[in-house]
Amino acid sequence: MWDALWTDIDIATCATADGYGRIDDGAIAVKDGQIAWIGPRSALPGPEEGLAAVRYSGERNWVTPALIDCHTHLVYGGQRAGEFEKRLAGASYAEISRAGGGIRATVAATRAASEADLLRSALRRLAPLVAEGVTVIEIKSGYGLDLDTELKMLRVARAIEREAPVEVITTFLGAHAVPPEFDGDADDYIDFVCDEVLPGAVEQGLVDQVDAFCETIAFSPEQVARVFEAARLFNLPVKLHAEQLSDYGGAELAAEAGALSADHLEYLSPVGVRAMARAGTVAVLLPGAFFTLNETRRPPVDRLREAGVPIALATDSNPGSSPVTSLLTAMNMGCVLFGLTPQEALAGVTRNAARALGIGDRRGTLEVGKAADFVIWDIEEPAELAYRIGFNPCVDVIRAGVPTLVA
Ligand code: DI6
Ligand code: FE
Repeated sequence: MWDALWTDIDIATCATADGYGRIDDGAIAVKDGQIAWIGPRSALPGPEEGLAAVRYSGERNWVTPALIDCHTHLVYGGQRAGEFEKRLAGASYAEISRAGGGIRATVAATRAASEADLLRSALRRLAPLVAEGVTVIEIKSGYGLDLDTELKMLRVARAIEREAPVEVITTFLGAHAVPPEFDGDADDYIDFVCDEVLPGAVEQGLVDQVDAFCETIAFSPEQVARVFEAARLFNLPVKLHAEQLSDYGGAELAAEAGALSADHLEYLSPVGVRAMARAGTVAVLLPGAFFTLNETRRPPVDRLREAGVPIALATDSNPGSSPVTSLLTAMNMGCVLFGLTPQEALAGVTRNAARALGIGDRRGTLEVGKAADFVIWDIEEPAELAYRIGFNPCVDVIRAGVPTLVA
């Protein structure tokens, strides 16, 4: 006997590499928080009355896997609307960063903020994502850049998992920018990150994976390699902000380190694409940052496709380059700005987002044995998810087999 059974649904399982993995007039059975059975309703093994303790009708709506936002900087203090105004008046993101604004401005605000305030503001930004069916979110540190504040950010990220209906994957991003107290000493700062901050955060159980910002305004490939080596000593998976503003060889470095993902990738070279394909490194595209910074150079989507590199999409939610808190909007931007198909956009926030977080074995597709996290959408076809802007057709989110919005 199953715990629950859903019928009267069309399903996009996202379980196939191409296509939605469509099941028309399907059924999903749940047992102990996992999918116990999925298929066409007509193939259910017996009369429906006797199959499950509770039966739900999806009322002819669509079901997809719950969404996964695999790249965010959701926890931070303050906001940067003033920089938005400066960019509108002609300043570039890199210029603002070199003049001491940018990430450093948020570092000052995050150091000054209380843990309770950081939690409160992050939960407010999380709410619209949860309402869109996000049940897993990755959250990075990187606005502390000292031991206390990096730990504070990561504790807040962990607290979010207790306060909201999401699984949180934490990412240590100590190598995000050089803090003012290490001005001109990026190498010393990297020593500090590797010898003190990362070990301190790991000791407190706050780190699931490690990231860095590989860019001319941030850290060189050599410096990133040292961070990756420190991560390896703790057996932590790595990922990288790479090729966002220039071709710096970051994606190759990440692929050679066996990174789960390389993220941004507007300036990714053909060599980088091949390295990622060989390593199975996921390309995480972040169209919210491309849009916000009014960039013109698009990531090489055709090459990634041809090489078979899995493509994920995320909000990159952060106060500077991507003040975005809608994954559905990121899907729309992925299609309109980067040329993804709506089917690729959906795979990018489910199946491939799970891979980018190393949790593809238990999440991201609707298959027997995986988490019973799925969304019920009031849509006529799955492409609608990427098509609208500013409209949320989610009618219910099922988490571990339990409806969370409509009981
Ligand atoms: N790339 C990004 O898009 C964010 N961090 C990064 O390395 C932006 C961070 C910020 O501007 O606050
Ligand atoms: Fe980012």
